[in-house]
Amino acid sequence: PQTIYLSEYRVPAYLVDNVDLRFELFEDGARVHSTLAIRRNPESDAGAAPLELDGDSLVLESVALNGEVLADDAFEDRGDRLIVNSVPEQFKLSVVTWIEPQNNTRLEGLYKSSGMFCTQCEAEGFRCITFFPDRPDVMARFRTRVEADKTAYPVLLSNGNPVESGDLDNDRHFVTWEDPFPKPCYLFALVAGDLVEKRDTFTTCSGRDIDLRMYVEPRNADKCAHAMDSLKRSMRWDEDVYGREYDLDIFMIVAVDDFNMGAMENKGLNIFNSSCVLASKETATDVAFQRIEAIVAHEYFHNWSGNRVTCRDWFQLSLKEGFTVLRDAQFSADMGSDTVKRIEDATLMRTAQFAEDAGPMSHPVRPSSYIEISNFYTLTIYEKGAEVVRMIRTLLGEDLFRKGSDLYFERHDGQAVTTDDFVKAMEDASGRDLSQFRLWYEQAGTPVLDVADEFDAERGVYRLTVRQSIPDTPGQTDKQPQHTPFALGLLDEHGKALPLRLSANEQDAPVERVLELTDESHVFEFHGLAQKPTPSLLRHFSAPVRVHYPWTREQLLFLMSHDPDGFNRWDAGQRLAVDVIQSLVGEPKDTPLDSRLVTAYRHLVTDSSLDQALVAKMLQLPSEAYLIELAREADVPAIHAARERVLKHLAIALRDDLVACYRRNASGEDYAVTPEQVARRSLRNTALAWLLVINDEEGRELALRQYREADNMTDRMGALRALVNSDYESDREQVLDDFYQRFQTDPQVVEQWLSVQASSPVAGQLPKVRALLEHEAFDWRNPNKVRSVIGAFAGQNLPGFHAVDGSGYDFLAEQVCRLDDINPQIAARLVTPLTRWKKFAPAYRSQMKSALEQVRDKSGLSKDVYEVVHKSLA
Ligand code: HT7
Ligand code: ZN
Repeated sequence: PQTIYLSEYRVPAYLVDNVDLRFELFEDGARVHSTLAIRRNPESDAGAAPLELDGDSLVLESVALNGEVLADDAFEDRGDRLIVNSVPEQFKLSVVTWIEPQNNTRLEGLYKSSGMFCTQCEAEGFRCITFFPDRPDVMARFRTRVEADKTAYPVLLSNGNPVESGDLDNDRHFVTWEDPFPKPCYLFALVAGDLVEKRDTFTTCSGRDIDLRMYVEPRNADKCAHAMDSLKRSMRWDEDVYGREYDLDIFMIVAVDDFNMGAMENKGLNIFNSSCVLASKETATDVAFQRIEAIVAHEYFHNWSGNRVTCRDWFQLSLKEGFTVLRDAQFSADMGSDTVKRIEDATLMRTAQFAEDAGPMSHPVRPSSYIEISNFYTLTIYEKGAEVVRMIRTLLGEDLFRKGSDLYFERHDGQAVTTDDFVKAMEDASGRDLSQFRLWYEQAGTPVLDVADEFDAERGVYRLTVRQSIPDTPGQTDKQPQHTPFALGLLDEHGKALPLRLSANEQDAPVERVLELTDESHVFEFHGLAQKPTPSLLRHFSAPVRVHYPWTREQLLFLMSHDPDGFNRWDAGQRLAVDVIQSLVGEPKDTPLDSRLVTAYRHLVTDSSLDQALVAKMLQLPSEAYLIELAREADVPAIHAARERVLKHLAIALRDDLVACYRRNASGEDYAVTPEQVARRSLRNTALAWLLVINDEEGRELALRQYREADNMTDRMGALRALVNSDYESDREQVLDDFYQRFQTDPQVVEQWLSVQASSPVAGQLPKVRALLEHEAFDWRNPNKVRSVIGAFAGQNLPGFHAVDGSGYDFLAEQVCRLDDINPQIAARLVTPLTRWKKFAPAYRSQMKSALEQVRDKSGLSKDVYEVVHKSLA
């Protein structure tokens, strides 16, 4: 397969001003009539070059230029390309293609899901619909006529506004849509189905009424309210915080069951994976409710950061994704708790993005090459990209950042631009020089900050030395230090925040500062201190870096209970737990455990005056995935055993406190997804899980009762998960059966049922997981089901996946090969756990590598899987 390089970017030779589409939808296929108004690009030096259009899996029926059907020798159909040799400066090209949506299992382009037609065009799906210059810097106005059987497909949707509709012969009908905003073809969408419509309205800041519509299958009609409310909150928030008003008169959301990712921001017609939009208290957990709110917001925010201002090429993907993730994170923080949201984001970064950045697919936020762009919808592009924009905000301050975003939107409205244009707008609006900061976009790898300190008692000066280094990554060595905001505070022995005087005579010094690191090494001196303080470093996770500092357990215990910064209180607790668990890895079972950990956790479980949302987070022990990420050569069974020991030790020591915590947090009120209720349910479910880890009989009874009496999925799933992970085998089987009987007709709940089993080291033994693949509920063509079983097993059931005999690895290799023929995008994502083989202890490493080799040797490997596997074995 061919590698695409950023350095080879050229402006398009031809531009498309207007696209006129007509879709004839049938059961055995679809005919697509396309007429493109094309002209030479005055900015291109290609002159009268042949016209080249992208295509994929298309049957070409005819080509006409300015209405004249072209003879066979006037064009060349190369399958992935249609070449028209001689074209005038300006012309209309009409192409008719035949496609088979009903056989499209890749879910790119036009396909069928649960009987409805729908599209997914990002990144390069439009070329599976018709021949087109499928690149984001070609922006055109689309007019789309959809024709289909009236009974089977009463709802016909596309981007923009409906301008015409009517009946046709043979019980068919049509609707024509016009989108007034020029857009790249990756934002094109079409939906045809038998769907119910839920309507609402939103009045914008300038007084315009926007028609809000959700389209779902009839059985899901009662699961739309949360997404609709989330949408309205998002629209208001984007006006208030970024000054962005919605531009069309209609905004539509459609739910589809078969979808490769979470959702898609098509102009005016967002398409969602059902699991990311449908919710009722009986079927969705608190986490799902929060995720839906965030995704609805994310897709809506793309209307400005992505659609009105789009990417010049796919190397710039983080321009829209990084910025939009930051925007949705700010929104979620404003809707709930800033600290909790920051903890969640930092956890994801440290656990999964740092691992990606240290693995074989490591790439910069703005990559410089790729084979398959779908492989670059990564945590680095999304999450690290968001951290990079967040750092700009931290460096500029909120007001200048807003000036910068206003300038960016105003300057580039209607354009396809680069990450550099974004940074330039921030520079121009603020007057700050971000030239060194740009390295964050260019260099891959997670920077390490090595921090050392000393106290000069005579001068009352505390000296902090910070050294920055960035590890080598594939294709990149000898990296330059990056401009990094480093937030910190200092505490005295009572936990009081000390003024941070950078010179002896500084007045009114702040108690928190953002230091700016630009050199390989910095020394900062803090004056006027009576005693050596305790440092609170990298507050709020002010940069996506690893901090190494020789914390003592005393310091961590102190910070855990005294740091005025909630994020760092949580961070100290995590570091302490990591330290205790790591000290037990590979040690005999009777190695004593630091009793101070129990004291600290007892305080969390018993003191109800603490912020309960923060406590709920602090009670989550560092995950196995995070412990693996921190290890040099991970021995998963040993890590699992050490973590279980700590968990059991805490549960035994705190047994009565856990029961009291459980009872104290019983909910008496109607279910609502408020921060208080979410924290309460989380605490209750943690207490339950811990009690069942130690086979506590009262815990078992509480779990069974909670399972039976729950009026919401958070409680029911909390009890189910605790029982599934317990040694109470017959209870486990009974509740799993009951759960399936209750919810078997609801695909989103069945996904949870599959995943709770496959991700459990207890219930997810390999034969059981194989049996799930044979279950009537499983469907190879549905990505959610595949993720719920295979993804959950390999990504969450780490003892199962890393079984010493290598059976987990072989299992994954086998399923990836099978999936590669059905859906290469999903196959390429699923193979990820194997690509981390170098991270593991030798016995595991070699077996993982040979499983990867099995995948490499499959015949007819897709370029998606090819790229991931070959880069991992290089
Ligand atoms: N921008 C959307 C990306 C997306 C996607 C990419 C590749 C293949 C399938 C896909 N579905 C959606 C989603 C987003 O970031 O908002
Ligand atoms: Zn996005």
